[in-house]
Amino acid sequence: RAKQGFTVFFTGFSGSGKSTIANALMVKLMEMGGRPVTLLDGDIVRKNLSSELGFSKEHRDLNIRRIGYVASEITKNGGIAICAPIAPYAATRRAVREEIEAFGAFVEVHVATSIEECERRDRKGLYKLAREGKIKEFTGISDPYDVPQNPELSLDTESVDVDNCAHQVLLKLESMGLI
Ligand code: GGZ
Repeated sequence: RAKQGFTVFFTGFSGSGKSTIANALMVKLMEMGGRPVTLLDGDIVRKNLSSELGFSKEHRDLNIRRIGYVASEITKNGGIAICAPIAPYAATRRAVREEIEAFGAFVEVHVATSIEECERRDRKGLYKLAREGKIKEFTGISDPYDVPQNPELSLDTESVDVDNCAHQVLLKLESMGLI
């Protein structure tokens, strides 16, 4: 019997490494063959699916609900969806989990890079702009982030490299009987 579909849902700060790990995971899952893999990355979604949205709580929630809906359709059809938004609100993550668990598995992965480390790296210069008040409502600086309480997996990117993080996700998927 064909294995059920599932969604891997990364959550964490801007610059935490979500996209990089999600991409590495996608490559590994594609190499395994079998089911189609769809990556719903934060910036890609914001460009193509949520281009009219900003970063208020309402807009972030709407963005996450849209991602959740697309992921639920992919999961329903037996595919693999990988999502990588910040998704700062626990209640919204829970709603998406419930929507997806009606069709398959939901694997929440907290990319637990600390805000201090994300700001220290500041790969895109956004934290500097947030500190200067040039970007308002910036997650972790001037906007909230609910730390996941019961994620399926929590990744420590400060001591583990990208490839190893993606491998840890694969091991989790294996232990859950998903791959
Ligand atoms: C957080 C912001 C903001 C604010 C622009 N707060 O590093 P990035 O640039 O590429 O990732 C961040 C991205 C966050 O979009 P998401 O769709 O993942 O967020 S949410 O899940 O909350 O809907 C960052 C950029 O957009 N960005 N302004 N104010 N991140």
